[in-house]
Amino acid sequence: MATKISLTNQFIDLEHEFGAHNYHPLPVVLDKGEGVYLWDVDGKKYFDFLSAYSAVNQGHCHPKIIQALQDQAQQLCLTSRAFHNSAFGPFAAFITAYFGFDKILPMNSGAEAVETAIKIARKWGVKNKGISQEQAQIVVCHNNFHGRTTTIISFSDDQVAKKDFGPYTPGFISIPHNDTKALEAAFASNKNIVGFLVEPIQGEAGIFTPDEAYLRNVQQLCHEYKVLFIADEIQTGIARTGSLLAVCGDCSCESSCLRQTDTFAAPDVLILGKAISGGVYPVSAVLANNDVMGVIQPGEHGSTFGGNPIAAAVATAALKVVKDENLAQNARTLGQLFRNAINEYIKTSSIVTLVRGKGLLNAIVINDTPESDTAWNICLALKENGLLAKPTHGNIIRFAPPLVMTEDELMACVKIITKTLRTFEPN
Ligand code: IF1
Repeated sequence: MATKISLTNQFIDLEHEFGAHNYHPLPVVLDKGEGVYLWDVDGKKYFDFLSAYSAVNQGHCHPKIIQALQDQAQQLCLTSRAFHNSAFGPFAAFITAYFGFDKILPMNSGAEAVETAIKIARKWGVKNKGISQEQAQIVVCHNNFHGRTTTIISFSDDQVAKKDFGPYTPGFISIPHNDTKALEAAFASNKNIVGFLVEPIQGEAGIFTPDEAYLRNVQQLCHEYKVLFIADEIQTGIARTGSLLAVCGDCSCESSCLRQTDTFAAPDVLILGKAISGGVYPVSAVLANNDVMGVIQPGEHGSTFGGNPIAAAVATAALKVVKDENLAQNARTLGQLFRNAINEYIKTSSIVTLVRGKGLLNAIVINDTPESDTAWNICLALKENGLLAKPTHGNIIRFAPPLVMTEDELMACVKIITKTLRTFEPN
């Protein structure tokens, strides 16, 4: 009898031999996706509980987004911005109205959009505060994650992401997240601060949600000290945390009420990526009003692919899905059910210490050291049981399913998760 050679191992071997070793993936090779489901090359079906790090909020291969991709791909793909194209203008009008800003600067990856925001803030400081370009400072938070370019890793505390990649870009001051006193102290002691760059909920750090008033206090302080409030909503935005943006606070409507509510902590610069395309295409964006975006003049910034017709068509369709399918409200409702269910489990658990998060961006903390392989082994067992999630920082497991999940599907997932965790409990 011929031995059945595992397709999984063949693909993993190819990747290992010919791909740079910059990742340590779970040993599963995915081949197909639809909605909240993924299938591996051997045909095994899984619930996706990562959503490509919150890029696939609208679910895998959403038919409306794929239709937009196909239609545009057959018509026009790329012109560069050397010429106008018939997709970018309508998209720019659509997305600025959607989020309540005057202007968009389109890019491709999240890190590029963060770089763009940094450049805008620095030049804004030169033009509006008379700060010399050698002196401009941007305040960031401890344990931030904003991407992997040389400038962005320069203000990271993550030694793995940073070590041996110097020399680093200067001009950043790091303070604790969720600490308005530290922010005010930084602003008061330094006249050269142009911006405060912050994740409204820290993702990579392990899903840390700040105090309720934090973001509004940040907005107030930035206003008082004439510093740009720059919100990186690449991971938290697009309904993930139960509102259209995490800076919306308690408002769970998907409509464009952004600038009219009391709970909204309006950023001066909003950075989006990941799910603005539903994970279908790399699209990122920086949004700001004219007084800020106006500092960028022709030739000063750009990208070959930024604002290309496919990106424009795909992102428009993906953002429409968020509203049409009430994804913010669904994330809010399901997130609460999820945390309730996990908290119920924790009552009798010694392997899980806590669950935290907002909307469908959640994490559980495993009762073991960050150096242990317990969380990794739990993720391997979850995979065997048909659910895909990934550990972060050794002993934390992030749970972020697509937002198109139904309540029944979520409850089926909770069953898989609790059943799996139970096998790791000491008897
Ligand atoms: C990887 C985490 C998520 C981000 C925020 C900018 C970017 C990201 C708040 C850059 C990207 C990703 C990148 C991914 C792992 C990942 C991640 F684990 F690091 F924290 F999402 F959970 N700002 N986050 O979260 O966007 O350039 O990647 O498009 O493999 O590095 P990008």
